[in-house]
Amino acid sequence: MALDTQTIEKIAEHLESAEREVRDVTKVTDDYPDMSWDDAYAIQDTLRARKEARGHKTVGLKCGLTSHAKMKQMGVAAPCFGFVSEYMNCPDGGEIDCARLIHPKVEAEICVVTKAALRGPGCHVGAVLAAIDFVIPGVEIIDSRYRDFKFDLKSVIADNTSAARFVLGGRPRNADELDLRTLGVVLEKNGKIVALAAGAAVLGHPAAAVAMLVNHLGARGQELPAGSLVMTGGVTEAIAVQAGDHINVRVQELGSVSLRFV
Ligand code: OOG
Ligand code: MG
Repeated sequence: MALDTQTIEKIAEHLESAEREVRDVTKVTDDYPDMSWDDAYAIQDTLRARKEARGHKTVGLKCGLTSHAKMKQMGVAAPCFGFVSEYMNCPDGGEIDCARLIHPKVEAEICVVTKAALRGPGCHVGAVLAAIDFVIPGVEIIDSRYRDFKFDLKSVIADNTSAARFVLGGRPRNADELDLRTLGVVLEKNGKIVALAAGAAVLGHPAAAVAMLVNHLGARGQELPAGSLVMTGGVTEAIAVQAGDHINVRVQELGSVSLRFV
């Protein structure tokens, strides 16, 4: 670690304030160019502890930058991991208040809920498939706290991978009824198709993103407990939205999820 505990606490507070006050900030690595990967996740962990202390329960984990479309859009070459909190969860068909967000974008995601604990290192697609309780379609609303959504990987990890809101819905299905690689995903904004992909866009198989998360947790001495929600990452590039926009995501075999920005 290059940063001391006090500095990590200070950066977490800085990023949390930016979120709460709905204002953008410059990326963390501009001020702390020497920060390490461990520092970045330590800032995220501190952010999580601060939210939990405020009563915001952590309800799931997320994988980010797992598709080439997303990596290319953000100019970042590797996936990252974050968490989602209870207050970020919005109902399917509901409204999302843009006044609480800086510059939201939406992503179509294939999500899973597990029924058995998973442990790394050595976790693989097979172990993940055996542990999936059900697959459920979701939309993630990301809202980087960084100016113009410009960041590097360490900065975005510190900022909890831009997590802001999420919606789950559609029709949950067992994983053994589906081929997650060939599931078609259609993202519509205001009735027009704006992005398309198949599940394989996410690391060749969405379960590979879960395995990568489990191995990341394993390297830090943690497991993914049974009953965990995992968002596997946007299958297409993220789409900017503003008040008045309606979003509908259709996932083959899994129904659709919709939301409106107000
Ligand atoms: C980082 C978060 C990426 C995903 O699904 O790829 C992410 C960002 O692009 O702001 O959540
Ligand atoms: Mg995402």
